[in-house]
Amino acid sequence: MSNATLAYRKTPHALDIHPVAGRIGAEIRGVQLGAELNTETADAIEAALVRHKVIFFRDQDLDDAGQEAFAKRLGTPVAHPTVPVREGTDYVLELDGADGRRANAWHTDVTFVEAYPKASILRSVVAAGAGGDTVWANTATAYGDLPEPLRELADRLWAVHSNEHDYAGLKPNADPARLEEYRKVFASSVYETEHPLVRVHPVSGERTLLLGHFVKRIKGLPSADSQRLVEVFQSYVTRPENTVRWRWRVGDVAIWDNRATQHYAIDDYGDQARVVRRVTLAGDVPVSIGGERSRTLRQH
Ligand SMILES: O=C(O)CCC(=O)C(=O)O
Ligand SMILES: [Fe+2]
Repeated sequence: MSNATLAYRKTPHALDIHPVAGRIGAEIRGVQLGAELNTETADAIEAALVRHKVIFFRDQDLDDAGQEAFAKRLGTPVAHPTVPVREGTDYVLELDGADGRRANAWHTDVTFVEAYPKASILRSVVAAGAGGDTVWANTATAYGDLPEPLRELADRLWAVHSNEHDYAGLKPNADPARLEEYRKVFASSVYETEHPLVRVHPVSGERTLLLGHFVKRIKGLPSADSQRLVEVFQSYVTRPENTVRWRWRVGDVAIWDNRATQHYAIDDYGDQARVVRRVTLAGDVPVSIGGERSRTLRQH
């Protein structure tokens, strides 16, 4: 067993952890996130992250620089491959609902690249008075829920993920011109990557279902079959029993293990203001049950 696996199994005794839902999500109290976080606490946070998949911290006092500095305590921050960072920052991606940046599709972040982020750190800057919650799903328990014939099928499948997508179809209420502008930036470089449907988690060894919004098709299947099959597997991911929902307050920070979750930002807040800022941490190339690595098909 690797040291990383052992660390994850150890109870992170230093932290005050309160599970939020039965299968995913925990609030951690009594920690102020920042550059000066000691190594023991940073390790305990990382262990809690792998175990609970998404962790929440209330009443944090981070600005952009503080969020970036804290991110460096947990890993190596990386900028989004196509969407420009917020001015004056190196890594901060702003999602402002007023710009149509409403991530109301189930996804894992940036799976259209090979070594997609291991974690994302999201901070609430402006919260809606009501609505605008985010939901996360546990893709390890989703895999575990699959009946054996489906599990055996999933174990053998690979899918092509791409950022070349029609976002407008998802957002009937958004201003079409603004959406088109965003889509152009988002897909200014097109990436296509082949991932196994089942990824072995590099720290916990858990098997996870790797799907979400960026899946274009399942390898070797006609597109209609591909779509239906993705829906079947995805239904195990998004079952309410498999999720946790977070009601944001300004100052909250959520960190998710992007190797073992999907998430969905609920677009029910109309024209209320809502702004979140994200920093992602570099991840490694997924490995299948058979030990095969994901591969880039195209990048231009
Ligand atoms: O707006 C949110 O709550 C989440 C947005 C999102 O998908 C992300 O930050 O990766
Ligand atoms: Fe996301």
